[in-house]
Amino acid sequence: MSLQSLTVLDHHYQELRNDGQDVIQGLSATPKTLPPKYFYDDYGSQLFEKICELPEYYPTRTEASILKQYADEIAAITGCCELIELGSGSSTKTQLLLDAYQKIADCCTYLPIDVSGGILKDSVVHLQKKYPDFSIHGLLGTYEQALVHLETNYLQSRMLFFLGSSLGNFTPAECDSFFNQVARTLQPGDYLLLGVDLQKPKDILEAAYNDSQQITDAFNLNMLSHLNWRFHGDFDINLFRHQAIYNEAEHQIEMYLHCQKSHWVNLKSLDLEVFFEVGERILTEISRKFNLVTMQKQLEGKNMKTLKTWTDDQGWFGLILSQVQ
Ligand code: AVJ
Repeated sequence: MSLQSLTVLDHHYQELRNDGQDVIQGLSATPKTLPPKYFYDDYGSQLFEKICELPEYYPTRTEASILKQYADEIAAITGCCELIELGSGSSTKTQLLLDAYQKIADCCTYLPIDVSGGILKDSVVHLQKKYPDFSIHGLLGTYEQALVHLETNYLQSRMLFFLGSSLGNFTPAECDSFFNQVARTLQPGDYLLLGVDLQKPKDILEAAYNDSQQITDAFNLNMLSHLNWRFHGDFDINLFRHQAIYNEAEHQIEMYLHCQKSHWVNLKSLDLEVFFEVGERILTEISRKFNLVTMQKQLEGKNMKTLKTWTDDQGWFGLILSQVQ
């Protein structure tokens, strides 16, 4: 693969010099938290790919079925533009969109953005083969780094897409500043395509995050292994248990790592020693479940007008296409 097709947005990201201030902050807080981006080292991204195929984990296949049905319509509305994907992962679902754009344009640009270098490289290589006429360029970095980079490299009209309900990882305040940053990155006339997981009964949600094969357990625990290699830590993953519960008042899944025994953990390169009490838990992720109408209003407040929304028959998952005014 040519080096040209991948831009590393922060050369320290994959190195131990990542300053880890967010880890220090989260583990020093009460209750303890860790940012979900630390799920996604290369192994974590592989586990996430497995989650997407689990019988209980409906979001991926539901969103894919909507895209399958409406990708042509989306492409017809926006026409050819620079396609930018935040958190592209393996770009599997994206191919439904790329197929649709290939039909309407001779050559398109696709910029996948991810924090996991391994999966990003593999998918850029794979997609470049499958779509030889597309200009494909991976950006390795966080959402924030990518959006800042894109702000200063405006070339042509854009559609930014953020699928899989990854937006659900943001608290309402983080969501608000994310939309502000998106609004700065896009110009009037540009598009945002947002995939959001919708509110539904607790039993369906809790099953999706507590799968019977325990892949989600491994995914959650892997965050600690990731921190071990990145920050020279000594987390013992056997001393923690996965737990996911649906908080109905907040409309969000909360994923925790439950400490089974009081002990100290040392993260050498962060100069951090943390005590874990038996029964104490670390919040590793929130996954908010949305209401389509409320989300449209929120986007409108950011000067992004909804052009169209789509859902599946059960109304489990929603796609929103909006345009910057
Ligand atoms: C990638 C953040 C959308 O919240 O459903 C899957 C991550 N966590 N199973 C989600 C996840 C546990 C996923 N997102």
